[in-house]
Amino acid sequence: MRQHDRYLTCSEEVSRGIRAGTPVVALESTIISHGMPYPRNLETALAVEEVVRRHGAIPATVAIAAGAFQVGLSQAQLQRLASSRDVVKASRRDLGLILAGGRIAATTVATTMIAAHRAGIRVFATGGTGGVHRGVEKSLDVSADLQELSRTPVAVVSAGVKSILDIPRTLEYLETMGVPVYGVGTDEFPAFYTRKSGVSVPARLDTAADLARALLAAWDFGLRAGALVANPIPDAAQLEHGYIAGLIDQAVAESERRGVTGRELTPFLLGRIVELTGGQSLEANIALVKNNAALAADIALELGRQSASPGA
Ligand code: PSU
Ligand code: MN
Repeated sequence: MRQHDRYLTCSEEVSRGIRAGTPVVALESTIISHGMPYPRNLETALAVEEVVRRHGAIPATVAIAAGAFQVGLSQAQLQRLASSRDVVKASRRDLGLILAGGRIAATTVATTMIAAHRAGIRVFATGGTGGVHRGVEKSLDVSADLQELSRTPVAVVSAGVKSILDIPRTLEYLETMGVPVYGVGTDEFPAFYTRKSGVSVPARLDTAADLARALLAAWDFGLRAGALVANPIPDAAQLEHGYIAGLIDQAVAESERRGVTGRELTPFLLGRIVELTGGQSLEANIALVKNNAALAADIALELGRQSASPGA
């Protein structure tokens, strides 16, 4: 694992963990800066790190500051990401500009994967990834997260994708790009706030050990893709399907009316959904991120075990 280079700095805790061979789980920061309101975003970021630690792995939240990826953030850095309005959302295409300057930037799923891979981290937990937007035939809006999943060998644990996106087309795109999608204990691709989407998962795996085996075999063979591990929201935290679907439709219609596009679109929709649900969606979001962090830690431990004893 690489702990430092000109463009990447690991925190003391992450460096120590890597040296000791402790499994590490990467966490993204756009969910903090653009995905949840302050101060719940900060509380959640800290709580999610705790979940990873409790499950025996080291959390490595990723952002960019002072011209380098920071892998493992201090409380002060998390506070800054959570509360400043001038944090930019950095996707792959933004990296040159941000690494050349000194600005603080939050990493998306795509750029967190890039940093994790460079640091030698194989598992990453988040809430939801980007995908193919509804109305793609007009906008051509496909999140760079999907391309990244096809080219960077990191497993991303998410609760599926929200229906702010076109779920069947997101899965078609992933198939085209050769990205494995594993439903965890489910035959149906989860839709973030709900366990069901009406769309089948291409493959179902029920345990962290099985997931680790499939991941390692693909990487050992030489495939460069990551994987989307789709872990349904815990039953007790689910929102009622009809209720959330109606509010998402409303948020999407508003974004169209206002002409919101490009990198602003996803944060706009996430923010509107929190407002329209009076914060109910936020509680569901927090529950599913913690659930994903726990599974990601279990997978990281299994990857460590199985790499130590090939064929296990
Ligand atoms: N979906 C969510 N919560 C999020 C995001 C997506 O439910 O916080 C964030 C992630 O950082 C993801 C990014 O990588 O939005 C995707 O943005 P875009 O659609 O602009 O690619
Ligand atoms: Mn987009």
